[in-house]
Amino acid sequence: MSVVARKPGPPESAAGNAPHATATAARNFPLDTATLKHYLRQMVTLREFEHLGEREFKNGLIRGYYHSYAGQEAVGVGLVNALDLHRDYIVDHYRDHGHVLLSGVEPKLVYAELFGRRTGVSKGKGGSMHMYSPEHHFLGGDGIVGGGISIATGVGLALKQQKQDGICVCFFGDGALDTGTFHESMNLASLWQIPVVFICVNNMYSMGTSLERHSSLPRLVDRAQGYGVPTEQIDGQDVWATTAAAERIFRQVREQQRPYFIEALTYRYQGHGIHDKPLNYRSLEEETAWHARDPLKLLTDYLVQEKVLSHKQIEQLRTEVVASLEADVAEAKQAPEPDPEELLQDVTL
Ligand SMILES: Cc1ncc(C[n+]2csc(CCOP(=O)(O)OP(=O)(O)O)c2C)c(N)n1
Ligand SMILES: [Mg+2]
Repeated sequence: MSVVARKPGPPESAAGNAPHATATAARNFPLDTATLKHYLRQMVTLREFEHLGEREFKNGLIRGYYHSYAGQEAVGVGLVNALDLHRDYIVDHYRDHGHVLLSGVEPKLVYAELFGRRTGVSKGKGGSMHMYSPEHHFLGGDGIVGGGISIATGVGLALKQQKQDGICVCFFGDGALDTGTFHESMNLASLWQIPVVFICVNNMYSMGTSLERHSSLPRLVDRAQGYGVPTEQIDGQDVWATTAAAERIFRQVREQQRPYFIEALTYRYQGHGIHDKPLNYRSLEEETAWHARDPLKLLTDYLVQEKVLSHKQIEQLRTEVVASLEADVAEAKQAPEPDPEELLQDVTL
């Protein structure tokens, strides 16, 4: 198996919200071609999953909210693949489709959940924001901004008290730094040396409010530094950078049994939710600059340049992935809705 080392170079600057120049670049981090092809398939799956999901929302099959993960794939792929989900746990926020798929839940079960079907990963009662699969150590999306952060801190504390060697990671957005629970959790995690990794997916917006309009400091790592927790800002568009950081940081958290805070710089390509029109509050120039550093484009450009795959082979892969996801959508559509008697099962009142 050949090993290809990539020299990503300094991230290009994007107009508007793009503090990329300060991101950590994973220079020369080696990823073998089999791993890169696997990552490509995962990233294409995540992107196309959302395309079909949005189509079905517009067709009226999905009700409630729909928060697309498109644009943020390198964050999930780098960080979730570096976990050992036999012993580690994930707690998520509501933008959870990508993370639940990466934790190993089959797309048809995630579609079934979106369609409110009994076969869904949360038995059709959670919907888009509340994917949940304890078998995959995926302890839920959460509609409450910041809601998962204290849960993840508690999971990390339990792992430590039970002398297990797992760690807990928690994904949340930049908006969650504005909640009290983030600060309470960081304080206790540091004080009690809890093996929890706080992963702030900084996509530059909290709903329609840009980072500079909701954060007192532009670098969220700076806002997280008052608690004695080590912090790192990483380039969330670059799967080499996210993988390198994840492998090093997770090892350290496991060995040292203490928390860590990661700020992954990325961008959501869609609006906050499906009905949101992002050009009402951000510029086309900014969007274009971030598309130039699309995580999928960075990976495919590299694979083509290094002659690992041709454009044609990549298109073929995309066609295969879409066909497989279409079959998942069709199967999920056929699944029954939960019986009314199931309404109060598996829920806490
Ligand atoms: C406690 C709480 N306050 C407000 C809201 C309304 N709300 C839903 S999403 C959101 C923005 C959060 O943005 P961010 O954390 O950056 O996540 P992103 O959507 O960018 O992934 C807000 C304020 C909520 N769900 N929960
Ligand atoms: Mg955000």
